[in-house]
Amino acid sequence: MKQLDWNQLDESARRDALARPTQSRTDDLSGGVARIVAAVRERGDDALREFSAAYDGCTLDALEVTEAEFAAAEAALDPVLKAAIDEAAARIEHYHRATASKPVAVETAPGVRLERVVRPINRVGLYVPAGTAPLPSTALMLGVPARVAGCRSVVLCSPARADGNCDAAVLYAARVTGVHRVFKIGGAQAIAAMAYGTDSVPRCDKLFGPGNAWVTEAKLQVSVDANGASIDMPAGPSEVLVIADELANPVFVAADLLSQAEHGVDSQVILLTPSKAMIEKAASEVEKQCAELPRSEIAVKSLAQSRLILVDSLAQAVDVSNRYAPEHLIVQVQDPHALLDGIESAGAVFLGEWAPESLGDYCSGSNHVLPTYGHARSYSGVSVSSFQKQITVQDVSAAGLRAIGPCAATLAAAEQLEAHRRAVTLRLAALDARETTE
Ligand code: HSO
Ligand code: ZN
Repeated sequence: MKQLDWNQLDESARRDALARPTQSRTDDLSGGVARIVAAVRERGDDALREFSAAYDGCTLDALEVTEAEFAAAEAALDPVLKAAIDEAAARIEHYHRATASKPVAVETAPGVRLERVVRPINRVGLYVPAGTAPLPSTALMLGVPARVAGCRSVVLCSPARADGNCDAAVLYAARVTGVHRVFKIGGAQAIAAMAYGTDSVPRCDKLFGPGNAWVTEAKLQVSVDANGASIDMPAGPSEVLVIADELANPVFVAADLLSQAEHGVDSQVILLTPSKAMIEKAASEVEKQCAELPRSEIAVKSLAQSRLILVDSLAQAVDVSNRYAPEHLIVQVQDPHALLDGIESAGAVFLGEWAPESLGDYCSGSNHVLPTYGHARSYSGVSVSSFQKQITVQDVSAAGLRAIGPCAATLAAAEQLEAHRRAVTLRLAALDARETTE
């Protein structure tokens, strides 16, 4: 891991220090994805079966997971894992219900009543990757808020293994959250199927979930097509930034850095600390713990683009973190709450030495589908609102129009939009006429 001293770096070196691994949107990738999307639009289920054979190595007859397959998956699952999925789902539901946006009604002037009503997005599509590791937790993180939001059609796609089955834990998690239909389809073809619909796969209005470069590119392509589907947020590789003081436990610090590094070779992990000793201790702990990990090969590659950065104070650490805008921010300092007010951009924050990111990844209740790649500067993680629309309702009485109509008429005149002005003044005149005849 690269070791740097923030205060010895000039502006361009600072930029390099916080640079993300480049995401190459090569012509090959976008052309390849465009061909897959076009094939699915033209040939529907036949194309999906061909891609499953080519990319997942399986011959599929029915694309949809059947009741019998759900039952077999549940029966095959370790009861301890089943219980953990149930337990996590309950806490995720608890938090998501508590944070769901509530209807609002206010009177902004006498007789002018505004309401914000919330409606579910009717048809949503969830993608659960199963590349180097299937992620049942992602099925929970997407399925639970979709159910809480009240979405009427919730479709989930996840790639099948070569034996033609989806991961049993993913299927069980999907069932626990009440997902309506599950399809054994992965990659860009799954995104195309949900965006445009096929004979088997229902068309969806909005697509959610992480994925590899192909999935990400497909989401981008369908989201810029007016006939496609909208998407949750722009995606990038996973990342964590840890702020640690000299009293932090380097064993915990290293474990947190590695928990993100093992996700993928392009994951990025950063440590900010005002303690030189912590940099030394964390570096040697990372090396030691990394060697013991089953996924050490992946972690080693991701660590190559990661950084241990010396700062002059915790306040500077917070500044640098805000500039980076990490997906996950772990604050392992004596008084983590004291730093919270200064934190402006992060997908999710973990306070103190007993809050590893893994808890948020799985079961504290918060969502793990979070903005990466600096998007935490302007995006939030997935929540119930991501699955809903908020509609404003204006309920205006005659007294209300009288109260605020002149304001609208003045503004319309200033914008030289005469029809706008008249829509107000004609009504005001009608009210005046009614009053004089009464
Ligand atoms: N850390 C990942 C989520 C995840 N971790 C799923 C384990 N399973 C999102 O950034
Ligand atoms: Zn994770």
